[in-house]
Amino acid sequence: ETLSTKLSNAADITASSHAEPCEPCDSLSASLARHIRYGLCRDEHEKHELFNAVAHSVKEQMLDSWRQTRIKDNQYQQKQVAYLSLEFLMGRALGNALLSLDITADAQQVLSDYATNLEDLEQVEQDAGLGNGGLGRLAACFLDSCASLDLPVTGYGIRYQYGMFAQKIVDGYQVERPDRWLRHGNPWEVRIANRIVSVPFFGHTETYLDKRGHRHHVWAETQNVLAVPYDMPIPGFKNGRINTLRLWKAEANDEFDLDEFNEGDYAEAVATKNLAEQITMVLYPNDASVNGKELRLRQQYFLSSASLQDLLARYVSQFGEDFSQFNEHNVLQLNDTHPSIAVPELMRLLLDQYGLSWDAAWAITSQSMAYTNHTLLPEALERWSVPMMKNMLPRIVEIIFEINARYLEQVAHHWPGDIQKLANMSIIEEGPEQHIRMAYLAIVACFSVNGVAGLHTQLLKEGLFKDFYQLWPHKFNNKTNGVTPRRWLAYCNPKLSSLICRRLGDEWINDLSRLTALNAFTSDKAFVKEWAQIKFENKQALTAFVKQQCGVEFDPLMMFDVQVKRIHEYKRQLLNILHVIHLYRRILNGDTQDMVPRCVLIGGKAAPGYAMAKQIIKLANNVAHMVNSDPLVSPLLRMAFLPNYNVSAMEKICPGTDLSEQISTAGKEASGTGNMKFMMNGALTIGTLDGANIEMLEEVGYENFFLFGLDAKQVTQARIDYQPQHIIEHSKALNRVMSMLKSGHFNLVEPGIFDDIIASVLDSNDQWMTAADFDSYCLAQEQVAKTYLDQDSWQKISIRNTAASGRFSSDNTIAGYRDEIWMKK
Ligand code: T68
Repeated sequence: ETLSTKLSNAADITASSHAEPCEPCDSLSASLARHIRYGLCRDEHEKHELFNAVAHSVKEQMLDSWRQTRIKDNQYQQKQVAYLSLEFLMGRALGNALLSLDITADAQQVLSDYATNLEDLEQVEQDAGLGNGGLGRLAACFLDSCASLDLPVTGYGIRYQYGMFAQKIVDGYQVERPDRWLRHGNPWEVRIANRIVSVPFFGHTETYLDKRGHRHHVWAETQNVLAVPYDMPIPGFKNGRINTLRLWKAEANDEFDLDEFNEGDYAEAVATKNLAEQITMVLYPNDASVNGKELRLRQQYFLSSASLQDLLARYVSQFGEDFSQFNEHNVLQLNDTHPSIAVPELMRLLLDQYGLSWDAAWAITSQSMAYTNHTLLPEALERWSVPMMKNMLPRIVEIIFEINARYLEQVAHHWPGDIQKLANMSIIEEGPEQHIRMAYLAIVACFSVNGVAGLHTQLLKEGLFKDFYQLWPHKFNNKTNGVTPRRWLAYCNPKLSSLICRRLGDEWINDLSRLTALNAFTSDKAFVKEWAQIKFENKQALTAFVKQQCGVEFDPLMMFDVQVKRIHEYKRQLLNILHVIHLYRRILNGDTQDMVPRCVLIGGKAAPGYAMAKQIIKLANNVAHMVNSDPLVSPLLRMAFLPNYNVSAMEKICPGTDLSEQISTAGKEASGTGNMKFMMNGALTIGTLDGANIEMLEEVGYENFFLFGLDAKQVTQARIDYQPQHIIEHSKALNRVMSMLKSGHFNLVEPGIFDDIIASVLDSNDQWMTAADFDSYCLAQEQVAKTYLDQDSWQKISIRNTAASGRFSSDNTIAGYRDEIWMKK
């Protein structure tokens, strides 16, 4: 290999020349030999060093296609999509890359020469945990689907030095530890030094009139931070496309505080470098509430500005400064309001850097951006303090006020004389301190606003964004979430995947609707038997994992009942725990008729500042302890709390789950996506009429789903006169469960620690209506047990669930974004 081939293989995004033929790259085996010989620089190596060598070799297999993809996309034959997100919860990359490139067998073969096996090596890779939960994982599934559907989509995000914290459990309590995922380097990333941009902060604004009387705006005396792109390859499934995830790292500008350097204040000057680099230091770990910290806004602006500058530079290098074709060639999707400051930033760049008029700039901005909403919870809606923002981003605030003034004229026109409407719909919220309502800013500026499941979109239109829906009904649309079948079936469940391939061929991997053909096999005895056997083996593997992670002994002959997701009151892990207590009490009372032996697994992280969620974790651990330590109970009931739930854990959990818990208070879970992973892997669902559960139920039918609880309308109704005390008095089961909790049975040596939890169930203001759904939940659980006793019918229902999961492929979801938002004429 010559030096020049190497250089041309290096990721140079600016390459717009035609692809010249080059020699094929080394084989995987030769490449790995080279990396081990020349990359490690020593004779002994540790596991992670071998992993890095393998990952570098696999990346090398992608470089030519990556470059071809880039060259093709730079010709703008298709509209380019930028997916802006503060979170990309990628997990591990090795197994997924091998699957997409179709070289898994090859890699297994090559590794046998190094006395290791692929499966063990895969476990060495650190998860890229650059996200909190569903929102970040959705972005990751979308990238996989976009590449697999051959769409030119670039993900733009932040290269957090510390991702989602690692969770430990100490004495039953959550303890957070920093996630040092970059400790051994990241072999997948490529630093792109020639695409660095500079992002301004602070300073002040000035205006002046030019000779022709035109007003110009200058944002002066800013402190600039460098944004350095690190690219990660996103391989499409066996199609030769390699898309890019571009993650920005903040670095101090060399001119940063040059004066201090010159004045000899060397140490001071170096210290200010840290201030700049803080921006991309850590992911904020709140999944369902806002964090009003200034640093969070800095992250948002940093991502938005860097990504837009990158996009504009790329456009200008192809078309010059004629922006008349910009919308034909570009569209941006905003993953929630987190990057919605991109709206005024695009205005600023077009107005101040490229000299466009307001109308021209607004036409471009408002036709190029689309917004996805992920929650109805009011505590998660972003509002930024105007004084704080004025200090940090003075020019941006000016532009937002101008956008608001012009937009309110439209509102006034639509509702003449209605002052209250103006106040309600203003982007600026008045009060002792003014705030900017980021969701309103996004709706005003974007041509598309979508929810993430049918019910969620309907509730946006009827509730949260009702006024906007009246003003602009055409903007609103639904895109029900999905998950990638490559990672969440083909990769994570190789045994089931191989069975399906033997019967249906392998086209289902990128056309998941083909799984409906599995329905034909529910009466094929040999097939059903094999289906059951695979679930059993996956449960054995999960048993080993639970033993290793929690020290708790599960038994694969028992039913595996699983709830894994972020810990939040609305997701009602508490309801699940109360049911465990209910079963536990029944067993103690000898009331075990029709009871099915169960292992209950709960896992998930609590936001570090969310006290109630942390108490729920403690309760789960204490109940598990009591349940597991009674030898009379453990034949029928066992429970574990799994520490540090993450993407890699889910890859082991969903194939081995019998029953998936999706039990949020109706109207609160925007969609859910874990529910879909479980369904694909043949779990049955117990769930409420919430989020995408409703659509899952539609696909699989009532007979194959355990439905319970109030629906969203009933929840709203029941809230008006909610009396949990009354409900508890009338429910024998709940009464006993609450008494047991109150008696201190689960906290004998820690008095009082569950008082808040007990009070929350009894509170007539309980937002999550735990008591209201308890009896209905227990009844549905009895139905679950009854069904499980008849293994033949359980397995058939399991097959029907996988068969009906095709709609929830993110390929489907992305086809919707493509046809109805991105490429819509
Ligand atoms: C989730 N939201 C929804 N938010 O809760 C879930 N929030 O129903 C849905 O399926 C999923 O999005 C995908 O649409 C989140 O995960 C966050 O993680 C988050 C992060 C920061 C700030 C606010």
